[in-house]
Amino acid sequence: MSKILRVIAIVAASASAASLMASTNSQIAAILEAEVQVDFNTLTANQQAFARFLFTSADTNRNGSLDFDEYVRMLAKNGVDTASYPLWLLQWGFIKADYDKSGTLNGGEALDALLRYKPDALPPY
Ligand SMILES: [Ca+2]
Repeated sequence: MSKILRVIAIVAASASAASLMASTNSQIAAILEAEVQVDFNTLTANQQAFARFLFTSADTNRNGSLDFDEYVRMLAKNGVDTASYPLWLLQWGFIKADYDKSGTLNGGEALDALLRYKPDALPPY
């Protein structure tokens, strides 16, 4: 089974865990409905530096992409209370941000994933 199919299967299997989650319905709705796709070229130099640091510091095995575990640690390191979210909701963000469906996140996808959970994460200028 491909990574994507495996993640989707896990999402489906864990959907019933929704009743156990600590996060609020409005938080969840915001995450599910967010449409996030940042054009890197429109970012300021400072924001681009943030995006680069975000990715390089999250790519702990230095293979040029983020797997699911690296992604969750990236969210947590950047102020997302990942422990309050059910697993399926974290998987949702990963799948939504993986625009090229490679099963991993590149730099742009990592930034989009973080902004889904933390819309104010980018430096303002
Ligand atoms: Ca990696």
